[in-house]
Amino acid sequence: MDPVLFYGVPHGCSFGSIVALEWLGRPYHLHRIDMGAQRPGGAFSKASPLGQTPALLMGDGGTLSESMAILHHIAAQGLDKGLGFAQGSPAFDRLNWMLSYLHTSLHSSLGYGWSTYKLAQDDDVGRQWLRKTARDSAARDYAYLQTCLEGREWLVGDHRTVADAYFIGVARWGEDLGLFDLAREFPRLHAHMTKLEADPAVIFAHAIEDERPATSAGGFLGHMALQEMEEVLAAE
Ligand SMILES: N[C@@H](CCC(=O)N[C@@H](CS)C(=O)NCC(=O)O)C(=O)O
Repeated sequence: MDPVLFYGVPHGCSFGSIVALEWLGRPYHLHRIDMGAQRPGGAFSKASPLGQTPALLMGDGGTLSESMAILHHIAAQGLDKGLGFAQGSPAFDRLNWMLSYLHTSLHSSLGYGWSTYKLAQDDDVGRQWLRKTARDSAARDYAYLQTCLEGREWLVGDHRTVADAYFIGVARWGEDLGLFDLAREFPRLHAHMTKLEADPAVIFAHAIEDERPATSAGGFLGHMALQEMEEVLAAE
């Protein structure tokens, strides 16, 4: 069976894994998880014991959760396409460093903003505190990332990598949450986002999230139901 990526809506950080799969160009399926609803069991709970997205069900029935692990897995298959670099090389270290920063800093900072949706409706104090913490913390991260982009076309190396894929899925949150005007506050960072937004894989990932007709570069084989995954794996 070809791999299945469980992606989350709305606004999932799994967006980056969809973009990376498109750039890889190998056959894959998707399965949509509504993060506002109860999680399904079956292959999803096997792939994602914590109920989070992204999660990957691999062709042999093996599973992988965590964006960092999934993106490195995709990058390792796409070395010829420049999605990643050979482990042990300085370029790999830079990729790993950038992915780690994006995950442990930017994702975490903006995560405070998403946590407001878990509060009681009348918890205005909590909401204000979380939004201020998200803004203060993410402002530092956006500023730092902007310096990382100084004199560079891409976050790592001289071509797009899985770091750019993950970046575009998470960097958008500042505006999704209504916390930033990125074009005004971080113009160089915003220019990088604008360049990525024009990429066919990013356009595809938006269309998938929004349930609009989506044009794949070729790898996407469609959405696969949970039952079908079990049946295919059992028959193999
Ligand atoms: N450490 C995980 C975190 C993934 C994560 O935060 N996923 C969010 C969506 S962006 C999610 O599934 N949230 C729902 C939940 O935690 O129940 C990773 O990097 O893959």
